[in-house]
Amino acid sequence: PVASEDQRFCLREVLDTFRLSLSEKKEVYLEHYVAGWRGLVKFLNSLGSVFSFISKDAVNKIQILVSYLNGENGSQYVTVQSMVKYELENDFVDQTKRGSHPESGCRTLLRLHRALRWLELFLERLRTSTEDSKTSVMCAEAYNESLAQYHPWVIRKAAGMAFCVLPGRSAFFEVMNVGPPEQVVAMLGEALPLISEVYQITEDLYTQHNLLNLP
Ligand code: 1PX
Repeated sequence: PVASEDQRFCLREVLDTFRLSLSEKKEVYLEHYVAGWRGLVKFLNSLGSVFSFISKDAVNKIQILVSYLNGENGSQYVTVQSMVKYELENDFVDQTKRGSHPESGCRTLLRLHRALRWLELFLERLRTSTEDSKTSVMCAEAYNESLAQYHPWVIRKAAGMAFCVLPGRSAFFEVMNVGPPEQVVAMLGEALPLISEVYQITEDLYTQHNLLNLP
């Protein structure tokens, strides 16, 4: 299986990128954060084209952040902390309504950050699920508790329809490419604290700078 390994989604890879995204000083490296999302998008794409309206939006946001990272001021974007500082100090963030900076790094990352909360809730449900649990229900519950509040009706509707065609729990676990269910559960137990920590650090930073409602 060595040859196919890098094309297939593997939860372990995603776990590693989120681990790498935490610096010793508990800052979040944007490069690895974005790589984590790339891995998740890969997973989503392997579930079929029904999900492409979701992965397209995620890819678009990933690309915006990557273009800052690779741009002439890339050194300001090494961590989420430095990005926030740089964009705020230079007035590059539309604070209350969309204006001349509709694609700031801060507002773009906020969308992914909100989706990370969905992921945390969904993975926790998966981890504690039983054989007869439905992925579609777990996914919808996690969504309704998090991202849904930021989405207009049409998006909520479309998302709800996509959830319905999610593969069942055992097929879903297989796509995760970790091994037997016990191993998936163990890996989720390892992944969740990391994802939670990355989420919480970003949440605290955004709270501190009053950035949680950026347009
Ligand atoms: C091991 C399991 C891993 C599962 C991985 C699945 C990865 C999912 C990646 C979802 C990324 C979603 C980003 C959404 C960002 C967002 O909220 N964008 C909206 C606002 O952006 P704007 O620029 O207009 O302010 C935008 O309107 C979004 C449109 C697309 C629809 C988003 C629906 C999100 C549903 C999330 C659940 C994904 C279901 C995956 C099932 C496994």
